[in-house]
Amino acid sequence: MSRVFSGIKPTGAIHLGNFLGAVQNWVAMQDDYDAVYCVVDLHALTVPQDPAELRAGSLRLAQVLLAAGINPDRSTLFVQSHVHEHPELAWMLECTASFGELRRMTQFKDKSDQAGDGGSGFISAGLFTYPALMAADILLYDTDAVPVGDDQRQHLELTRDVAERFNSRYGDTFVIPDAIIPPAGARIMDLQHPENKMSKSDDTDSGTILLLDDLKKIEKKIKRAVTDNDSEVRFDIAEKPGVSNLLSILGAVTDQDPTALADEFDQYGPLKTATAEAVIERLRPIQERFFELEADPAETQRLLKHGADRAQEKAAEVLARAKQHIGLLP
Ligand code: ATP
Ligand code: LTN
Repeated sequence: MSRVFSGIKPTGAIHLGNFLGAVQNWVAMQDDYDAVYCVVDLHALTVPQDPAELRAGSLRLAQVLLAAGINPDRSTLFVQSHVHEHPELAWMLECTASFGELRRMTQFKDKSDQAGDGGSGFISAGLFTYPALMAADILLYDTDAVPVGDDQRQHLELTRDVAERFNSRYGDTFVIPDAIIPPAGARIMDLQHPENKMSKSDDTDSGTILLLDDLKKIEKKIKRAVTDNDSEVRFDIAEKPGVSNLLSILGAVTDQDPTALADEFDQYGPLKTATAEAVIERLRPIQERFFELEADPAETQRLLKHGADRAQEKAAEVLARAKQHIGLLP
């Protein structure tokens, strides 16, 4: 069985975009792959975090993933900082990646620009070396494929380049992973500003559906989503971003093609009602399961410990191979 690996940061509240763009696919992939999923808490440290919030956020995100259908008997679910092989391999990869390569990463450029103008002005060294840790996450599991959003394409390319360089310098060590990028249109947009992606870090609360939002609130947010002044229901992202976003959401939730769905509606009202109902029915059982898990944090911690033990077995083997090949004394 091929192996997939993916990671998600425990910062901010998880929203419908994360769920439909990533988590839902992770759940589906469990059937066809040996899947390894990671709450990447070390990656969250590239910007200062409130310690209590970070700890609570990591547990909560793990519970959301479990509630969404990640099956800990079938897949490996763990927290990055529980497996010390990640930062250990990251150092070797920092020494394999070049300064120039890391400097070219657009995520680093964007985030360091944001910190510069109007932000705190503080840019951590970790923000710069972030992709080496991400490469370590992936390479430690002999990963074949990495499902990620389009924004992570460049980090995946770097992972492949660094793995190939390591292999050619020190001998065959790492499996070279492929990215699995969802098709365009798999991007869920903000309900109030459909030209922007739905985002944790966004200021418009009314444009973002949080997975744990009260169901009534979700209905209100969808009913108030911006559309446009004519009334034709058509899937056309450029001309009709708001309407197309509702069709994308309904399509992703019900596993139907948004263009075909458009034919079923001739007014915006019924489209909004159908979308709200479908989202609520999809999220209701996930929320119920989440609240059960939330009531028993010790059980989640036990599952995460089990996941970390399983992950570490594999990670230790690959790390030992890398240490041997690079010349560290056993
Ligand atoms: P944000 O920009 O909201 O902070 P993020 O991309 O930083 O979100 P991550 O934890 O880094 O959040 O990403 C988790 C996964 O969710 C990634 O695979 C990302 O591509 C996906 N994702 C995030 N936002 C959306 C969206 N609006 N539509 C589809 N997928 C999304
Ligand atoms: N950088 C990713 C999160 C991430 C990841 C990974 C994704 C960290 N390590 C390994 C896939 C594989 C992000 O910002 N979405």
